[in-house]
Amino acid sequence: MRVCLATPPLITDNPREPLAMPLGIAYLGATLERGGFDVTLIDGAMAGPVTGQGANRYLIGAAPDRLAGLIAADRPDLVGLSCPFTTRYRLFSQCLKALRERLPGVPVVVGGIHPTLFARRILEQDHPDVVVLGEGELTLLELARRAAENGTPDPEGLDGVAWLRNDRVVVRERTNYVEDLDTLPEPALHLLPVDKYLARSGGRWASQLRSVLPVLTSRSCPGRCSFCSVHALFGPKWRGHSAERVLDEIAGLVRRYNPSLIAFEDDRLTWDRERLLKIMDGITSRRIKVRWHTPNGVHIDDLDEGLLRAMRKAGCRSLNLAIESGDPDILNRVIGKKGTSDQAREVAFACRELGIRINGYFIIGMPGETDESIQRTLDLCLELPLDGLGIFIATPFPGTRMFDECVQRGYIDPDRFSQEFLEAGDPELLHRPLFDTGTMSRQRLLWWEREFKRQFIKRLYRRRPAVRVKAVLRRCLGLASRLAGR
Ligand code: B12
Ligand code: SF4
Repeated sequence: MRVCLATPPLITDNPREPLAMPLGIAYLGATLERGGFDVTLIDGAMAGPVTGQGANRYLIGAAPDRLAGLIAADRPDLVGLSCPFTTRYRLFSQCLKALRERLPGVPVVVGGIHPTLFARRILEQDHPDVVVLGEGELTLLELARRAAENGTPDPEGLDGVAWLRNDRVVVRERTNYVEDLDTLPEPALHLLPVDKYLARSGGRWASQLRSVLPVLTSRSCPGRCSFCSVHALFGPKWRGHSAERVLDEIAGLVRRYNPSLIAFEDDRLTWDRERLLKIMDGITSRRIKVRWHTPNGVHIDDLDEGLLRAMRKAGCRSLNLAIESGDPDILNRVIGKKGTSDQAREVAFACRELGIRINGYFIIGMPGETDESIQRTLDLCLELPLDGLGIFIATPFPGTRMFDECVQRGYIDPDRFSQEFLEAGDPELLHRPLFDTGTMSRQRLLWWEREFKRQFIKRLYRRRPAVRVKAVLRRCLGLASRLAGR
């Protein structure tokens, strides 16, 4: 039986948006392949050109109708459509509609964070056969087996599914997660055009020239930050692959594809110190020639000098530190994250000593944020020996504590906010503050964002004049090549 798994394309404001491999469908595909199914993976973002959509917007990949055509051309017996971000919902929905027209009799199962959060609405509006809630490997495998036996992916009796029974929505919340992650096969990267990703993957805190492949060594996180939605996907408990399995996976990727960088995409890579040390020591002792980085922020609270030293030795050249806020009340109470500014200082200076490049991630605009609390964050940011700055304006995504709090306080209308702002995936909106709080206006927040960038650059140039020279040279080279191209 043939199963085609696909993800929708995306809209961005960057025509050269780096593309990362879609690990979700790659894990699902590997599990189905091991179960004996014939699997095709189509990443909508990689399956078409970049098309201008006017006003600084670009569609990256195959438009929904074209994507549905590509899926139909594969002649699947079952389709699995992923919606891995709320911001891709609109394109996902259009693709599902086009699929129904092209493949009227073929069952469609959907999954990913957005269908998990909005199963009821998606069943009523978009009419998939089944919504799989959260971690999907074993559930999809069982649905595919049932479809192979009876022609339909009957979800009755399964955990983590939602469907329409006699026009009424039935939801069975997920209670079971894969306890031993090593029982899952490695993601089926071989079913994706790896070369194309290697050519287009740089840029997320890596040089544009880097070829990057992702590795996910663990799922979920014991933390409960108010802006985070990973628990809806992977449950309350952190689970990690064994160090041996991670080392085999990395060694295999290096041998087969020779990427210049591995990106650990974990939610909380550093939670189990002993396991991480084993991975680091293994990379060194097995002489795996690899450099790696952590595009998601690492938790300051988990790091110490011994661990950082082992990380450096094992190929870590840059870390993104999730510092979030210099205000203890915002950090510990509002966001709900452990840690202190002193710990951020210790870790940042230790990284500097060890020669690890560090980017600081900060978030501003949490409910209750004031000029004073943001000033404390800026002071901390300028004090640390950072090489790069990631300044983010807080966005309440559905399924997070922050979202519920913003609704309760009357800052946002839940339906309007999700449907008009987030589901459209408009890049303009995503980078803007979307609501006023009682203590901070949107305009003031934008001013602060600019102030962070301005002061950070000023400070960086003063501390490291070479960075300024390089920036000027890069600008001149860019201008020269543009002129030469005329
Ligand atoms: C890597 C990553 C990215 C990469 C994307 C890489 C890619 N090609 O997918 C980049 C940097 C581009 C990115 C961007 C953003 N991201 Co991001 N990202 C992640 C991260 C860290 C890992 C994703 C991943 O690979 N997961 C591992 C795989 C195995 O999980 P999965 O895809 O969810 O798939 C599983 C299940 O969902 C399910 N499933 C999925 N699809 C299907 C389909 C079927 C048929 C079935 C049955 C099951 C199923 O089964 C899979 C296996 O268990 C997640 C956090 C996380 N833990 O997932 C955040 C996360 C997905 N991102 C998030 C956010 C907010 C964003 C941004 C909106 C940030 C911003 N403000 O700009 C943008 C949106 C991008 C866009 N415009 O589309 C949120 C999502 C919230 C939401 N409601 O959308 C998450 C959950 C982070 C968080 N802490 O809350 N992101
Ligand atoms: S530490 Fe990271 S993964 Fe864990 S809850 Fe906070 S934001 Fe989410």
